[in-house]
Amino acid sequence: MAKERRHKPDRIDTVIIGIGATGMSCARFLANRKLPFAMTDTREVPPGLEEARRAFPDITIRTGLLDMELIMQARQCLVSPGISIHHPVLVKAAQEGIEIIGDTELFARHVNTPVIGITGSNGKSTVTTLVHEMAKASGKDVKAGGNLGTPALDLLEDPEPDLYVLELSSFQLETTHSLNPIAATVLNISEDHMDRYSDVAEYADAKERIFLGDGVMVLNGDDPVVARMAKTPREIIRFTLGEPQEDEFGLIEKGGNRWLGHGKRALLPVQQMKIQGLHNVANALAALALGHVAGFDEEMMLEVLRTWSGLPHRCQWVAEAQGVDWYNDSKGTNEGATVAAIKGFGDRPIILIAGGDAKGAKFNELADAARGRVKQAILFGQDASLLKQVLEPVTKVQQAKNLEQAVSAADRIAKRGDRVLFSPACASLDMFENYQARGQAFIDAVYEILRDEVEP
Ligand code: UMA
Ligand code: ADP
Repeated sequence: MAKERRHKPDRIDTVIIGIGATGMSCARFLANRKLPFAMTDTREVPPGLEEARRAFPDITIRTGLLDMELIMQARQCLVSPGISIHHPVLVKAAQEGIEIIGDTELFARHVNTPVIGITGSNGKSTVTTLVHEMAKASGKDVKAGGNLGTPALDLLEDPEPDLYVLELSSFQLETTHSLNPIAATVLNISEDHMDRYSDVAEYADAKERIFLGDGVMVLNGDDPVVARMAKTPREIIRFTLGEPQEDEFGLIEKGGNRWLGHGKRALLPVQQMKIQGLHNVANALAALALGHVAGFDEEMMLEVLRTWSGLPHRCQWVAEAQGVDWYNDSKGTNEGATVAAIKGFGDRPIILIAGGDAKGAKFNELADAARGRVKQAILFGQDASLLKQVLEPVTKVQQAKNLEQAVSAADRIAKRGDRVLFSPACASLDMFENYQARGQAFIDAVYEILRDEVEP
């Protein structure tokens, strides 16, 4: 039970927990409003430390621990998504009546313009960017960010744009209480971040918080966990890879082709979409549903689907040499993403390169997806042995010391007609700064090994 707490107004007011991208956005927001704050981070040298010291020379900064003494002086803690609210110091702070919120909550308290909210285990960045592109093509003044990269508070501007599109992670949603998006979606739920949650149900509960408020719920009708999130009497629009009911978005057969459809109306042949794979069809349908609620121009949305080639590091084609295609899916940071990438690749045999930090995953579904599709798996990184146990019963497996060795091994094994898919099913942080650095390392290794055969 949280205590009633009287805060002395001349004290710190806010302690920012975490001095990364989010922490720095919070600091800028508070400093611009002349509100007193301090900062703390468990890391000795967090990435924003130097800039924080330079930009805010008068504030207290403590690193190497979450400073309890500092926090106990505060009215509220602004917690970065990388730190769990179950950290003992934050639990104690909450018990002492200190308000624990995140940057998205602060954003929600200050925003006066419609927001579209997007979460899910996979496809968030793709759908957020699609909706952003569709909004721009429809003539809207729109800003997109959140988990996508630019922290929400850095998007706030005066005068405000017509619309914000926010990608939100479960970590960001945990500390959010008053967001009220005009339309929001949970794209799908599959196991992820089991090092932060006790089970998938707790993780799904955090994701469901995107439906706070009274906006339109855009639900994946094919995902049983998401389908159960429907709340009455809220307006609900479903998307499905099956045939759509009235006012649903789904797939329609017409003239021997599959079309994206809205109710009975066929909108666009799937083959005209530039981004490939069944998971991207689902992403396109979700984006169309969100854009429909926001009143975007339908023809403009379809034009975006015809022309937008997708984000890097997501099933990104890298090179072709000797009839072998190489793909970088470094953003495949959990099992669901890698399963989608494997299944989305059709019938050509796959050589899978995977591994990294499994984040507590058990990989129950990976073996099923790999069976008959993955002709060999090459595993590296912290949790290579765990993946080996799972994949050994269904395919040939070998381990590599690092990504470069894995690429060399794939090059030796690959035969004309194969696809080499780098989709790690794991986070990158055991060996790389982030998924982008890991993806670039893969691309560099591929070009290095194929340097006489392909033009970069
Ligand atoms: N950390 C500590 N101690 C601290 C604070 C953080 O060890 O006191 C660690 C965290 O465990 C984490 C790292 O530092 O490994 C970064 O954490 P952070 O909260 O400082 O992160 P930011 O730099 O603010 O970036 C965050 C999101 N990162 C996370 O949620 C881990 C970014 O999403 C997001 O783009 C950014 O805010 C702006 O909103 C990245 C991400 O990996 C892409 N997200 C996860 C995902 O997509 O799976 C959720
Ligand atoms: P997120 O932002 O949720 O991580 P991204 O759009 O960045 O999602 O895609 C990450 C990876 O997840 C992609 O490389 C792809 O393999 C996979 N993916 C994308 N969309 C979906 C989807 N709807 N269902 C399952 N996997 C997906």
